[in-house]
Amino acid sequence: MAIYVEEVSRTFGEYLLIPGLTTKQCVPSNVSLRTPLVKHNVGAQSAIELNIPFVSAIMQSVSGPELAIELARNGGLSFIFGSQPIASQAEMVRKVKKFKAGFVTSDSNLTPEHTLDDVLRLLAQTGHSTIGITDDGTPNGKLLGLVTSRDYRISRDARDKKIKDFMTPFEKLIVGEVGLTLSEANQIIWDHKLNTLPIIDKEQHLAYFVFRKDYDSHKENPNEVSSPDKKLLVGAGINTRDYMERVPALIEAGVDVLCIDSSDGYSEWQYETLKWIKTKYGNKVLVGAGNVVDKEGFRYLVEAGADFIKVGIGGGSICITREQKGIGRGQATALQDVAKARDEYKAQTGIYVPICSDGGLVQDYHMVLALAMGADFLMMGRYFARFDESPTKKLCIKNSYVKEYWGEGSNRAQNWQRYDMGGTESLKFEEGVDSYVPYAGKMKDNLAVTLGKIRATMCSCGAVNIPELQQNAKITMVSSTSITEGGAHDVILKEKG
Ligand code: RVP
Repeated sequence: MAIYVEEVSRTFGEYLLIPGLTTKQCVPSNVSLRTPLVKHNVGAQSAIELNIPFVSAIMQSVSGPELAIELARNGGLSFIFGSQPIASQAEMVRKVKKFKAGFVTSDSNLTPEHTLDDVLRLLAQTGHSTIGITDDGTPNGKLLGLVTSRDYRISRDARDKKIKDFMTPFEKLIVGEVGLTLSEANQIIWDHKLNTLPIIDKEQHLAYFVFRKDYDSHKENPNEVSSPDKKLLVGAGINTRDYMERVPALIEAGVDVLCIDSSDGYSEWQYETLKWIKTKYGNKVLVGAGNVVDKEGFRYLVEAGADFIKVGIGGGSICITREQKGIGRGQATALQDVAKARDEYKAQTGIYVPICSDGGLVQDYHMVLALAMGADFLMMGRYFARFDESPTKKLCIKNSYVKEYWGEGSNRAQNWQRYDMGGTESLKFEEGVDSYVPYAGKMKDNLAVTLGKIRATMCSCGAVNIPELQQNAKITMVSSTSITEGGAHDVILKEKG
């Protein structure tokens, strides 16, 4: 006879936190959101810790290099999506690892043989008025000069005038050499009253620009997470098919942590993948696994060597797995069950395996509930897809700005490996949708609000860090009537001006 799990599958919206005593020390500025990412002995430090408990979903419409850079600069981590060729995923990882605050790879480049007309066309395309003039017109070619709006007069100069006849030539430029720190570069900018400082290598190849206007924005990231070599942290998604080629390429690109990406991770495919990675690299390569929704799934993947476990099936905003396959579990119930398994494993072995709650976090308070229920960090797709930094198009639809957001199980993503049950190389049916999400602006501004709310809720619960929240949170289930009571009710809302 089938096993019936007596407990109802529940999700975050069915719970609330009951406030605990808020002491005078328990103020938002004292709250630490630092959290471990990978397994470690109890009492020891995790090899990777995040300063905010957020990671971005392993999705084409979410985790590209731009979002990864911004999230790491704000204390979290992205997993660059794996549903792309190995070389392009490795290139994205490299891009994040190469990032140096304030050192920008030039995106506007021409050769001396180009014309003023080409300059104007490029300006219209990029909106950037500083153009690097290199021997081959590439961002890292030999630097021969610079063109800015001060080098030409649109009203007087002929459009076919060659760049070599009006650029500021290399001999007249003040440049810095690779290896300069940002503050040294800024000092040169300041001393010579420059707007742009090109940074070159020993062969005079252009490496970066440092811009005067960026100066202030680079002092604002106290939460930044980086590896010991001061490079930003970045993760990457892998699958259970091409891992023997993908993993070495990602390691070569400098990836800090991997995650096997699957909608249902309780499989021998994941077991084999983990065993292969751990046998070949030991603990030098860190790899999470999932997704699972119960104790058995947790235990199975941990015993195969997983460094963290991702929890959640079917709760994602774009996910229709539950409708299509009838598998899944309410996210809150799944998380509670896996958190119990994690605690049992810790008691038995002295090893702490962090767990990640993945998908279905809609309200900011759901994030606190997930942490209180035992999640060490949270994976989100919809939340990050709304920001400027996500890789998708911003569109105006019915007078509102939106961004595109599609599931990895949708036809658009063609990520059959994520849904692979050992069949042929194609999607048999869709498990995700193609959608829009309301555009929300810059990640940094949104994080400030969300994290502010999380800290405030934690203070209400009398907790100044995540372990305290997990130990002391008092959680109650709510009836559907009290959920209605939780929003504005029985009033006529004024239109927002
Ligand atoms: P959400 O944050 O609710 O948008 O959920 C994101 C999560 O949804 C991902 O991290 C992943 O686990 C899951 N996902 C991604 N694509 C699909 C799908 O097409 N079904 N689901």
